[in-house]
Amino acid sequence: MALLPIITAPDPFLKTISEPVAEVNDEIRKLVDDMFETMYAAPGIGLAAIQVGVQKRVLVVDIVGKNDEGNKPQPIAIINPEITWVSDDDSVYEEGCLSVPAHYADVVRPAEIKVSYLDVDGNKQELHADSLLATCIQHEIDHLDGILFVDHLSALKRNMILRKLLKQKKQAS
Ligand code: GNR
Ligand code: NI
Repeated sequence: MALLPIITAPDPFLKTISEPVAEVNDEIRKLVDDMFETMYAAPGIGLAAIQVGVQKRVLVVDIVGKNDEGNKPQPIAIINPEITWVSDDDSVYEEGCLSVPAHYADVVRPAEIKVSYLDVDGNKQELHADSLLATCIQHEIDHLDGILFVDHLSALKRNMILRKLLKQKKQAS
């Protein structure tokens, strides 16, 4: 396993659209393992491949987490996801993103979703998700389409956050 560096905004790569996985093979399973390790270390509750520089429709989520005492981790690897249903009801969560470090904002999304996808064995699965899991999966699928949570905010809020991140990058380099 390996820890992978996480790309942060603003970076044009994060705005690109990821490619479907043609075959779930050992290369993909290694990517998934490395993404789980990177997500737990961050720590985060989700990670999309594009955030670690891989333009493939692969994401991992675990809203329980490895270090939550007494709770079993619930790792889910999702390949080539398709949202097949969304609820009429919305919910609001304060979202953060490993690619938008230290910024948080409320985002409105459908409260429940059904998503079909391939698991790490290449088998088709369907998942009905609600609450934080539904929000997290939608946040990750957005990444596969080049969308960040700040794209759901007003242009004013988005540009304020992106300008701050750019300034930090320039000061660090
Ligand atoms: O760790 C994360 N927390 C989070 C909180 C609310 C909604 C979405 C997320 S996902 C984020 C990790 C990340 O950036 N995944 O792409
Ligand atoms: Ni994110």
